Amino acid sequence: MVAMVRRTAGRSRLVVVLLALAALCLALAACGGSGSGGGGAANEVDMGVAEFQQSSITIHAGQTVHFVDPANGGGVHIICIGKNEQCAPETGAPAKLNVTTGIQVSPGDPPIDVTFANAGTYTVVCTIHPGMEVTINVQ
Ligand SMILES: [Cu+2]
Repeated sequence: MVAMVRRTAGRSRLVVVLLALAALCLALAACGGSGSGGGGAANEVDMGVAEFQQSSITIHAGQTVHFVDPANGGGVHIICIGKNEQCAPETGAPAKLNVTTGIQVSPGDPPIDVTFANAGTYTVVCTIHPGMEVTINVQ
């Protein structure tokens, strides 16, 4: 009899644990949209420790690209229009990134929103990390 009560208590504790796990899974699914692997929206560029998660994206003129440096998995970057880790302003590129010193961003900072008004192909680089660049095709 005592053993039976004990087993029942153990089972209900197991149920509580399972329910807690289920709730945790739901919570993670709800807020875990942008995990590693760059599963962002079409007009989003995600940053890792030393790279952009996308090598290129295609948008339409007038659309805004969100450059996201996530609190988890991001890094400190200085981004701008350029090539070979150097800022190199280009005609038609958005003024916000068309700078000579770049914009510094740290993990968890608000996204840098950049509107590309003019069609063209632009390269956004990081001046800290060699090879960290993403091509923005604006149609
Ligand atoms: Cu960088």
